[in-house]
Amino acid sequence: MRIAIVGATGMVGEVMLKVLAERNFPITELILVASEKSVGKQIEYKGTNYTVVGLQTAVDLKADIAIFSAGGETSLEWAPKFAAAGTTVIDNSSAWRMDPTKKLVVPEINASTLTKEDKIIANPNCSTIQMVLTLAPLHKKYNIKRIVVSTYQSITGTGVKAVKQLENEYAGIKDEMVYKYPIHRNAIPHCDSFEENGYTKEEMKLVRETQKILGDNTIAVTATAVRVPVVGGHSEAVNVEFTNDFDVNEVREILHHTDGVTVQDNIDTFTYPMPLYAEGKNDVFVGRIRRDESQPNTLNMWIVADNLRKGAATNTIQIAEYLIAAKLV
Ligand code: 11C
Repeated sequence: MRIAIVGATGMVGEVMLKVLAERNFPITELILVASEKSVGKQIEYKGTNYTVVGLQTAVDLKADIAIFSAGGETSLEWAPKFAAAGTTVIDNSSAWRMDPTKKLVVPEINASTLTKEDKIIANPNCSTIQMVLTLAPLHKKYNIKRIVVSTYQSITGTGVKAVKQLENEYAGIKDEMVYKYPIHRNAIPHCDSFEENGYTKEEMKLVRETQKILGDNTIAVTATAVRVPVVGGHSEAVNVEFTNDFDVNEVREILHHTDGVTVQDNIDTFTYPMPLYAEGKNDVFVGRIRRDESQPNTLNMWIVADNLRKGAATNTIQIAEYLIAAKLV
């Protein structure tokens, strides 16, 4: 496969190369692409140095698959150009996710809907992916009515400038801040910008993307997204109300058999997911599975994943792997 990585010099791009190498992704030609200021830079992949090229050069090289992680504006402008050149684009930004003509894919849930005609495929937001991967099998069995989710999101979701801000704060260095407030010793209830309804975009992604991926607009979702001084991954307290009642042990059993999900749930041994231990792993971790005793048919869970892996790089690469296995590219 001839693969282009657009945004190769960014934080997700870096993880992308790590995951491609770990999974021994079948690459015959690797094209590393970035904005003009990074063109000419050398990046190592599996012991070989690659020179970063610009976007138009990459379009002309007509790769089989281009994986985009370069922000919404770049995707809006360039994904159609790659697609017109015959390249299948898998896009990590929010640019195409809610476009009704584009599929929003978590491979374990809905990759089977993809066809050769899908030339721009959207990768969901990180906080959505880890939640829906866990909820999809439970929705099938018990039918979700309503989800209340609160997130505790890693600074890596904001990017390298946020990691720098935290490091500067640790070191007492006063420098440009990416957040409005200090993030060290803080929790900021503000991820992405605000919409007119008073929710942030990040919160509304959890609403809209969940409904689209699960293919059910009747699922009610309400979210509060919070940035915390954590690096390894995003955590989520998820309260979910079903139409049908469940047995908590059966829920654990279902999740235990769900691809990409690892159950870490034993209060006797203080076993539950934490971002410190999810970092660098491709799975979504779930624990603190318990009945909400305040109302019927309702469950509480704690869901953690490395947002740069299953929340971004790993999910896109799994989509690419599916395209190859299903002979769609
Ligand atoms: C965050 N979820 O943690 C964001 C990062 O829509 O792809 C990814 C933003 C997106 O801030």
